[in-house]
Amino acid sequence: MTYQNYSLKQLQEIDAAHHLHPFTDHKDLRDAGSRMITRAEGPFVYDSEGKEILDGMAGLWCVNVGYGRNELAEAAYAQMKELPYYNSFFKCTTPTPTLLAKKLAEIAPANMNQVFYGSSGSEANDTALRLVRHYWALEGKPQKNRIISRNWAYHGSTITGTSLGGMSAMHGQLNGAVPNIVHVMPPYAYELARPGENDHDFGLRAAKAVEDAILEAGADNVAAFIGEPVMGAGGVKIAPESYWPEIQRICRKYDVLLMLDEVITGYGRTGEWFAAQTLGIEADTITTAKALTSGYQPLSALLVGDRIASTLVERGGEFYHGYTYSGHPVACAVALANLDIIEKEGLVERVREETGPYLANALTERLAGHGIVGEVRSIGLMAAIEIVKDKGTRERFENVGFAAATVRDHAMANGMMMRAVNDTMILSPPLIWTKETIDMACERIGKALDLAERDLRK
Ligand code: PXG
Repeated sequence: MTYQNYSLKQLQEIDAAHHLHPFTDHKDLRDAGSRMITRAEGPFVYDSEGKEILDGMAGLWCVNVGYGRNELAEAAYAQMKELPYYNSFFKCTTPTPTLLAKKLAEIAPANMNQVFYGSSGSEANDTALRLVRHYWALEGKPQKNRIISRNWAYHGSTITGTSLGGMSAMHGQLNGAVPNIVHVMPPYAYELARPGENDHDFGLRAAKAVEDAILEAGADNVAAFIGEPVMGAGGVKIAPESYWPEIQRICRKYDVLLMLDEVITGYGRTGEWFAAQTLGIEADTITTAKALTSGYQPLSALLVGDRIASTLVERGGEFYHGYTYSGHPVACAVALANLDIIEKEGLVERVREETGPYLANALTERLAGHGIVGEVRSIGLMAAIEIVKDKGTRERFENVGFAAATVRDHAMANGMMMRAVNDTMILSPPLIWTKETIDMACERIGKALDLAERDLRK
């Protein structure tokens, strides 16, 4: 690569002149210039100035096996030389998506034995929505097409993803959502529980919002409920234990399909291959992407439950849907090699038995008591830290998002990459983190909190 011939300033100028970034205020970016990340190794990324940064976000919730894995580069290289591309349309396919589908059926919950591929989580959710509506049409109930989702959900950034998602700013720019999708309250106890309401009761109330939406529409008009087992981009919102079993009960009672979006939680993050297994729930579709290849190649896999799959096969008729890159052989080869690493290194078990509990404990012992921390919570290697002005009353600092952005900026200056969602700091590191890496992260975050508190209380 020849980027070394350019100075950082030159690269920033070219970037500003030609590259529109995702989720970015382009005026702001032009004024500030972008940070160039140029290489990465293990749990660290390095910018063009050589600064080492501990990557608390695994890229963007995806690099579960960490950086610099030769096996993945070699799998891609070998596949590109043998067969760089062929499609899976017209009764053709190639060996790697076939073998990956078998592997996914092995690690997925028992009722999930079919896979539909795409290249991103957004595409997979588009497939999921179309498939679920197609299913009910095949069952002779085309009017059973309403989807219930939640405020704060993130399901991608295409028109379908945005419509399924519950991000109000994104909806504000949509100018026409996909019809027949409604949103109810999320199971976010920290902000939405009533004074004196315990977690258990709050979880049941949040689930009841789904039941109310079903009753309002009439169960015959409701196709499915969609939810992230743990809301990720919305701020690592972990539902109380009472929530998911109640959602499952409600879905079964009204014959409403359960669609889980595991684009973030899939492939080990919560200490099982899928969060459905961690939470003990049975879904009809599970959307996965990101860590399927640890981000080394774009690939998504919608896992499809036996109920939907058997109707598709038994009723027949073409499902008019698919992408050029559905089942891309190179991406699938990388996914197989990635799952192999996760298995051989026991990363899922490590999260469940060692690093997940260690992270939970470290957050509680070392950061929860901090003067601007209202709550810490985590599941597996996925965590949130609520930033508040007043721990007792949960009052936030002025200007939503400013406080957490202050923490984030100090963290970054201290070599710690983490994200801020409004006034919640979030962490979703590679699964290769050890206890020592967690210690390092807590120390850097602690320092960032100290510096931010000093700034914010000025
Ligand atoms: N579902 C979930 C649960 C996601 O987290 C998508 C679908 C869409 O995947 P694609 O591959 O189309 O981006 C996601 C993606 C953030 C952030 O800032 C999170 C995502 C994407 C971009 C930014 O936390 N999640």
